[in-house]
Amino acid sequence: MNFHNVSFLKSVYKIGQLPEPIYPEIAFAGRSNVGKSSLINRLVNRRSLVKTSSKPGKTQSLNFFDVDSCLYLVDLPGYGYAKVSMGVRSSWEKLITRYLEERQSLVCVVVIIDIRHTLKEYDRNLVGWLRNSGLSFLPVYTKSDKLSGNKLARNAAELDAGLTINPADRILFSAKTGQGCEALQSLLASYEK
Ligand SMILES: Nc1nc2c(ncn2[C@@H]2O[C@H](COP(=O)(O)OP(=O)(O)OP(=O)(O)O)[C@@H](O)[C@H]2O)c(=O)[nH]1
Ligand SMILES: [Mg+2]
Repeated sequence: MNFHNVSFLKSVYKIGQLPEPIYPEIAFAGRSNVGKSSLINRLVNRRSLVKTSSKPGKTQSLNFFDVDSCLYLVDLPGYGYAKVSMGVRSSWEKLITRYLEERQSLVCVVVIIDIRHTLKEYDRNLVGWLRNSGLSFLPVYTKSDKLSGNKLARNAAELDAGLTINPADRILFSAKTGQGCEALQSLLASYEK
């Protein structure tokens, strides 16, 4: 698997629309606007396979991508986006929750956090829930290009402490420079059947 042959499969708005679970799936979760879709584009080396936006709330469905007919990548809508109506928000949240709880082929959740931000309740809840569920998860601190030197190291250490993880168990990433991309690719490739 080399992430060269990637195609969009489908957008899912309701649990009944999920594709047949024929490959292991990796889901990408995180707060709105954190850079989930940009990370996937960088990971598969395609500038605009996934639509991104400077405005939060761009991704509004579960979007499935086929990687080398070996794995599915699943781009999730961001959580904590205040500007959509409560009704829309709660229907996304229900969809994401059911997907995370019930999907048998889900093998890993990449939890994406903006390196400039402190941990938010949503991040803690998600990681807490993932730990309890026994599902494997991988924290990725993204937008690393936006900080430098001491500030970068300090923020990363604070996030590590907040999540109680070792630096070896997360990845520093930048969709802009490609930092961390190869490390992420090789970790995800290990989930191939
Ligand atoms: N400098 C820099 N900008 C980034 C990086 N990743 C994402 N961005 C920018 O952050 C904004 C949001 O990126 P998206 O990838 O659309 O974020 P998202 O998490 O998919 O957002 P939603 O779908 O709304 O939840 C865009 O303006 C991106 O260009 C990064 O690593 N470095
Ligand atoms: Mg998105």
